[in-house]
Amino acid sequence: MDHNTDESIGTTPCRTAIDQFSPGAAVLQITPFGSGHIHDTFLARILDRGSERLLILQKINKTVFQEPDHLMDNLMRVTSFLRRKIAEAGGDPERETLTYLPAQDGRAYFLDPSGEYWRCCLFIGNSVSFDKTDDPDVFYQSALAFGRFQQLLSDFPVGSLYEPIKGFHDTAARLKALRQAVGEDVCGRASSVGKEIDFFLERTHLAAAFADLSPGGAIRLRVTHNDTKLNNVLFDKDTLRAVCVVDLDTVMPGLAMNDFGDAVRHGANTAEEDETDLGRVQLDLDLFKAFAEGFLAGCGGSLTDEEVHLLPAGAMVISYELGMRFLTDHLQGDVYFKTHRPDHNLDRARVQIALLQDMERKSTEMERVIDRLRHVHPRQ
Ligand code: ADP
Ligand code: GN1
Ligand code: MG
Repeated sequence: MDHNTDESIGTTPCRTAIDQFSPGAAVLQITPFGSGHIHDTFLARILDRGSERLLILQKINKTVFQEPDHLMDNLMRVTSFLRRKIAEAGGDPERETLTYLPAQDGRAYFLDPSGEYWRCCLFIGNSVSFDKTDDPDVFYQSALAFGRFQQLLSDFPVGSLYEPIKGFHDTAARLKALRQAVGEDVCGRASSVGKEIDFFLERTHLAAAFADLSPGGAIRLRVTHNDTKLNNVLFDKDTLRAVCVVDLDTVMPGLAMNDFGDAVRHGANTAEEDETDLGRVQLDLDLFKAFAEGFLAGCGGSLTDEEVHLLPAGAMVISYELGMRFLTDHLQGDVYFKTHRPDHNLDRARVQIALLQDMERKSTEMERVIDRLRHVHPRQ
């Protein structure tokens, strides 16, 4: 599939797109950037009225985001809301949230002649993102940023957001999709992954874990990020403090436990998300604790007792859910996540399985950590 390869795109369409967002500027260089699994991301160095600027240009993955105008509507409203909050708090809105540039027709995206959607935002300078860290302080910083993100959006009108991907964290629907992919078996791969399929079918209680909670009193429907991977936070290169939460495509009504769980299943895993030596996959309890401390502090005491209590379950549910998503994509022929080698999605699914098994062994310890951390305040 076109969207599935890094090399499938030359720079000519990028140059056409850049001209929309920065008319008349000279493009000095365009290079692929970052290691996200969804969009084609580029760093563009341009010369605009005598000064050099850096921009992030993205070709939107329209297989994943089928209504780019709704997606961009969400993003523009969320970022302008955040900009106001950040300014009120004395921060720097151009550094602490994303600033999207309008295209020549005033829209937040450019639809090119071949039907591709592009968007462009300011590059946040002197920043770095990490695909992995074993430093609890760095992980703590990311947690603080994701918790604060949720807190800053706590009075955003939650019902006004589009759902850019329907049922994104509907774990029961993800289970159903896996079952369907097994049944259809379009690539003839199901018989070779019977063990992995069974693993998920034996744990259907996890698909139901949050499904029956009716958001209201103890569990709130919040504006959440929903894709809280470590590399979706930018850090200041000098201080290693988190400066900005990026990748806002999945910001929509959601549960605090999912934001917590997604970050933990990614960042507190001792191995890479696509590790092939499964012996290396474990939940690191020190990293878990660091994230929990940062997240609770970032949320500023706004989580209810019930939500706090369910945070460890969030980690397990999201590992289960993402494992099924990777396995489903493997069965469907790798049509969703970018892959860089054969069986890449299968390797990723196996990592989530190994991680979830370790979480099952460590669930009491996770609960104990959370219990001790209730009512923490930000570190100075
Ligand atoms: P994907 O959805 O494919 O993960 P992202 O929006 O997360 O795409 O972008 C990919 C990577 O590019 C991010 O992980 C981050 O490292 C980097 N990035 C994105 N936006 C910016 C920005 N405005 N400034 C600096 N780096 C950025
Ligand atoms: C994708 O876009 P990126 O790479 O930050 C995915 C997440 C997965 C993650 C797994 C929109 O995140 O849901 O958890 O890959 N994003 C989308 O690495 O599906
Ligand atoms: Mg990303």
